Amino acid sequence: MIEYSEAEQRMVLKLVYYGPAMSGKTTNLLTLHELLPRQGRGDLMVLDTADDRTIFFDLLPFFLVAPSGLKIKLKVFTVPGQVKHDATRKAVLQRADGVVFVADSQLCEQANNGASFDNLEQNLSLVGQDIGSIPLVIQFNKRDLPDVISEAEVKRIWEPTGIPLHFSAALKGAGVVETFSTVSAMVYDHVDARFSLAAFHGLTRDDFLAQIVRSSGADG
Ligand SMILES: Nc1nc2c(ncn2[C@@H]2O[C@H](COP(=O)(O)OP(=O)(O)OP(=O)(O)O)[C@@H](O)[C@H]2O)c(=O)[nH]1
Ligand SMILES: [Mg+2]
Repeated sequence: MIEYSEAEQRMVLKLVYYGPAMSGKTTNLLTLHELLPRQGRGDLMVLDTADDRTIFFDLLPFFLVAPSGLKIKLKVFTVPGQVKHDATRKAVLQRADGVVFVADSQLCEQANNGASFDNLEQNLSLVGQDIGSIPLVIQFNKRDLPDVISEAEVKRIWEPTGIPLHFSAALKGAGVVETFSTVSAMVYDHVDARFSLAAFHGLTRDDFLAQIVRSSGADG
């Protein structure tokens, strides 16, 4: 739910990394923070417990300016994946403009992925959003580990949904910037359809992506 103030020429967008516990959501943000140049982004705020598990959320903000003068802040959040933190997940998901679902590729985690995806669908509907219309990307993470679900099997299951898929090893930096770029492009298209970013503000999708990803040479 895009926050927009015409008087202040300001827009705030919200992206949420969702998924089961330990799938690598926080690691995606740490990797983005490490790989993307400092210009254009803010500081990373990570709220962990002692054992590295998110208890509330992590936040990495990005800042853009359109040729019209419109200032855009893109706030990238992670939710806590542990089942018991459902109320927090729902709160973080409020007013999201885009979602990355980070699945754990390990075979033993597939039931948790399914339960977490159902939880995403349910929580989106509880905050008044529809999983079929919000910009959404699925990332199968931890491809570097043994005993992972095959790419062919992931594609067989998920390609019919039409949701873009990425494969990653976030801890090693692979696939993280690509996932972020895909969802950011989808969020851009969503915002452009409503606020004419290109026509009124002179901000094309390529400019938008260039400002946040800054042609860092991508990862992987
Ligand atoms: N081998 C491997 N380990 C990973 C990868 N991504 C994350 N990890 C590890 O998995 C563990 C959990 O990662 P986090 O990023 O904290 O997971 P999370 O999804 O934020 O977990 P919660 O905050 O509890 O929901 C950490 O030990 C990470 O180093 C990966 O691509 N490969
Ligand atoms: Mg986390």
